[in-house]
Amino acid sequence: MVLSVLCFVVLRIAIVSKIPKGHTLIELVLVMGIVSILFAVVVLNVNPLENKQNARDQKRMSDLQLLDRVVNEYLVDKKTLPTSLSTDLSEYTVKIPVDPIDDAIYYYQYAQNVVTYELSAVLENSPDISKNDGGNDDDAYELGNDLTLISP
Ligand SMILES: [Ca+2]
Ligand SMILES: [Ca+2]
Repeated sequence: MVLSVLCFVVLRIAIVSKIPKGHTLIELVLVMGIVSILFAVVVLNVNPLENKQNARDQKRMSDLQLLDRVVNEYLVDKKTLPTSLSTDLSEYTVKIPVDPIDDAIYYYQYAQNVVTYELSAVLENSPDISKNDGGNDDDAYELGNDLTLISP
């Protein structure tokens, strides 16, 4: 009887002592999973401001490439360049894009001189692209067939 009680007590202690270990292991796995998820979230959002600036810069470059295509198609069809971006260009694009910020610093510029033109946009976080586009403004992304029409 004593032996069975002793076995019961030992078994009970073993079960009780294993349950916390099991919980600890599960908790450890859960904590590691949560920490991994948090780490991934932190890594993805290391610098959300920089990510947003890069996204806006990508949109600016793609918008200017669209405008470049529109201006060239207009030139081919009409044998002249549009006088401004407010010219009716609905034949060539649904909507003329505007800068994602569109304020006194960040806006799209267009200049033309009969058959030469330049499109320009100030980028927020892509200095290498602005410097190496062949234009005369290291602080702006320039596109066109005469990149001296718009000067810094
Ligand atoms: Ca430039
Ligand atoms: Ca220029």
